[in-house]
Order: sequence, then structure tokens, then C-alpha cells
Amino acid sequence: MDHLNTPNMEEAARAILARNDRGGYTVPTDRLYPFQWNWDSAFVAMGFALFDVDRAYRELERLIEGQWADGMIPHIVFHAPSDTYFPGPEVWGTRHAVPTSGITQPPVFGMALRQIHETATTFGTPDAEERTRALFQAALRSHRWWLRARDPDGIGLVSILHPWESGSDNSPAWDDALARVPVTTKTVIRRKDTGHVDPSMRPRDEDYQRFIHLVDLYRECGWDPQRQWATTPFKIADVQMTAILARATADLLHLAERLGSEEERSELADMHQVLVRGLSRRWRPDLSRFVSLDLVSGQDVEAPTQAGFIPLIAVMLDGHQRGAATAEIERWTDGMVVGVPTTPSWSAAFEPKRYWRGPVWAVINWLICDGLRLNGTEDLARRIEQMTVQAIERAGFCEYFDPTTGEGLGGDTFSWTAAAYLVLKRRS
Ligand code: 9WN
Repeated sequence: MDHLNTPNMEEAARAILARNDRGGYTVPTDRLYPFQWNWDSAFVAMGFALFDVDRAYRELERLIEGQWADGMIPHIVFHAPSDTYFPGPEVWGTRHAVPTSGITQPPVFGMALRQIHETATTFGTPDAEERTRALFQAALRSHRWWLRARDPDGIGLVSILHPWESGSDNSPAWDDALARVPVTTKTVIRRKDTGHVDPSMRPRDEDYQRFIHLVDLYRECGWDPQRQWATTPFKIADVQMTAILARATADLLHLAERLGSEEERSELADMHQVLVRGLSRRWRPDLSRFVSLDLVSGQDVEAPTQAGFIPLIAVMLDGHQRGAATAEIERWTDGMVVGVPTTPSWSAAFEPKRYWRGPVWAVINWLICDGLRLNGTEDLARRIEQMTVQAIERAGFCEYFDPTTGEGLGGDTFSWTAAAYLVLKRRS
């Protein structure tokens, strides 16, 4: 689809964001994902910030309409009904005024808020400070929830209790832990995704059975965080999630320098230190990457996935680690038409078209490049950014890309791919 490579690509990206707008919030793509998703919206807001700061704020403001009283920001906010997605609000059975799911997703929110605020201040947007303050408080409440509900033992790593929380749903990283989850469900599974997208590009039915088993279990816990923590067979202290939380905490701390109280600054500084320390302990020199920890088995999660490099957005590596991580990312990308694969081609778990088991995701590359830049590895960051931009120009604004061919896969006219294009194009 080389015809897509025109100077109008940026216009096309903005048109996708406009087309997926449902009134101040953006659906990831029509039909396949007809609601507001947590981390999608944060990436999308950073895309909007480049040309419409007011709309960027709106995206986050609409997301926190779904925030729970305990601070959790759910992974889906069901603002308006739709029957093109499973599982809908009736399966989750949560009790929030605006219907929501009962689990969360990576807290990119704080990273987006800092960026939006900085753009707004540069352009002198009149109500920026007031809007940032309100969103800052929401973010702070959600970070407190993360530490309280998802690191009750204070190990400096936050846990996911469901693969959907990671945003990398069927990643090989969860295979061992998920094998402990029964395939029995109380809810009747009526998948809609495989009616929109080729089933070979989606999680398997067995994955869905286990995903829904966990939803049934947590619904029966009344969505109470302590009961869920005590009963779940799936509990992984995740380095990708922790890294995003740590980076977002640093960004909130930065905002707090001007907008927060002394107490909030010291609270955020403590939180940041705890998370960075926790992450630093997860570096494995023999693997040249970070590894998550399965809290049920007590084992390291050694399956090679992109999650191992995401801590670069939060941790300053020493020279040796930096060289090793960079070489490892290059090794994963060598021989690929487009990198960085979410699972490397030399892994037995590699499936170049199946969702989080190999395909390249533009927002993951965005995070990896932010991490490389933070760690002073500009060259590789620029190369990955250019590769990502070119992949989108060749194949379109697809949900993900086959690393071995560059083919665009999954849903099309995808919001976060459009946002990633706008952001990465400016850098490349
Ligand atoms: C479940 C919306 C979301 C992304 C996730 C991606 C996919 C949902 C699904 O789509 O997950 O949350 O039904 O497959 O894995 O990262 O946020 O784009």
C-alpha cells in the first residue's frame, strides 16, 4: 500500500482520531473496540496534544469519569452501549455510575498529563493550570491505589491480576501462570473479536476461557482488591507495568514541583524511589533485560518479551547494562522487516501474526524509544522510530505489524497507531 506514503499521512492520522471520536473520547477503532480504553486514551491524548490541546485534556477528563472511589482507573469505560465487543458491562458486573470493567491497564495517564500540560503552558492555553490540577489529583489517587492494592507487601513492583491489565494480553510471558487458571467459566463466552479479525491474529479460545475464568472469580470477590489478591491463581509483579508507573510517577513529581504541595512532592518522590529500586533488582545480566516475577510460583518470568526493555523508561542503566540492552534490542530486530518484535523470532513461542506473541506495536516502540533516549542511546531510538513510521506509511494505521513481512494486521484505522505516527514522525 505504497500509495499511503504521501505528505498527507499526518492529515490521515488526524482524520482517524476525528473519525474514532465519540464525543470527547476516542475508541481504539470502530466495532472491534467500541468503548474508551485506558492506556489507548493516554497515548491518543499525547497525539492530540500536538494539534489540539483542549481535545487532549478532554480525552483524559472523559477517562476519569470511570475512576473508582478507591482510585483505580478501569481498563474500559463503557460510556455508551455497543454489542460489537465481548465482554460487555453485564459480564463485569461492577457498580460504578458510568459502567466500567473491573480491572485496570498501564498508567500512561501521568506521562500524558505532563506532556499535555507542557504543551498547554507553551501555548498559553487559558485554563491549563486548573485542568492539569484536577487531572493531577486523579492520577495521584490512582498511583496510591496501585501501591496499596497491587504492592501490599512493599516489594517495589506492582502486580497484574489479569493478562488484560498488562495490555499485552496473550504474551508468552503469561503462559506458565495462565496454565494454572482453569478453563471453566460461569459466563457464556460469546467472542466478537474473531468476527472482526482473522482468528489466527487473535488470542486462542483457550486463552479467552482463562481470561473469563478470572473475570468470573473477581466478580465473585465483589471486585474487592484484598479478596482478589488473596484468591487469585494469577499474580505477576510485572516490570512493564511497574516501569510505566515509575515513569508516570516521575512525570507527576515534575508537575508537582509547580502544582503540588510539599507533602505531595515528598509522597511522589518516595513512591518513585521505591519503584525504581524494585525495578533495578529485576535486571538479569545473563539475559540482558529485566524480568517479571510470578508471585504465585516465586519464579522469574524468563520468556523473552518486549516487557524486558520497558524499564528503560524509568531506570538509568549503567554503561554495561546499557550496552547489553541495546545489543539485545538490535539482536531481536536484526533480520526483521520491521522491529521491535514483541517476542523475538528465535523464541519457540514466536508467532509473527498472533497479537502479542511476535507482532510489532507502534506504541511499544514509542515506549522503547523513550527509554533508549532517556538512557542516551539516540541512534537506535531514531532507527526504530524511522522503521515504525515507514511501516505505517507502507501498511496503514493498523493495530500491529508482522515483523517478518511488515504486513499490517488486526484492526485498521487504529487510534493509537495514528497518535504514534504523529509523535514519531516529528522525531524521525
Ligand atoms: C482487551 C484496545 C485494547 C488494548 C490492548 C490490546 C487489546 C483488549 C482485547 O485492545 O485488548 O483489553 O479485547 O483484545 O491487547 O493493549 O488496550 O486497543
